[in-house]
Amino acid sequence: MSKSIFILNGPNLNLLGQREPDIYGHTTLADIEARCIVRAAALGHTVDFRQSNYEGALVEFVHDARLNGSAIIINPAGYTFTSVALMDALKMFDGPKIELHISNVHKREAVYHTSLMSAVVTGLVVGMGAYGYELAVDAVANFLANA
Ligand code: CA2
Repeated sequence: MSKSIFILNGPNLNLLGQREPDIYGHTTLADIEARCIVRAAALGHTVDFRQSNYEGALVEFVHDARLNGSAIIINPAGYTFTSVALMDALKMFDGPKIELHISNVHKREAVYHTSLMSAVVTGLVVGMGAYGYELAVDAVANFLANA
């Protein structure tokens, strides 16, 4: 069976579109999933789109991607700044991996400035809103095409 692009989402992102629209917009995570499926299909890829509020579940999603994923796009949300376990798991994934944030974390409070993930990923998409997910799909498809 061919591998999918894993798109992983961390805590609270299940509530996207319901709070703080000035920062995160009105798009829901289901909307984003639908857009990523369409974008990936146009590029010849399938998507495995997941969200969890639990650190260990996100670690296990990354382990699953080691077997079944061609690439990882991850918005680790609050775990970006705290989770050595998630950083370690990402280190163990050999394909392209993108850290994604909907908002521009660098123009926000200092607590959002130091990511543990950035040093272990291939690249970052930051501050491009929900559209960033489609940009990240394009980016990993390009990496995979040139692998
Ligand atoms: O901008 C992003 O995508 C973030 O990863 C979102 C995280 C935040 O901790 C990161 O620094 C940046 C927070 C996600 C909170 O989820 C929400 C869900 C619904 C409405 C507002 C926020």
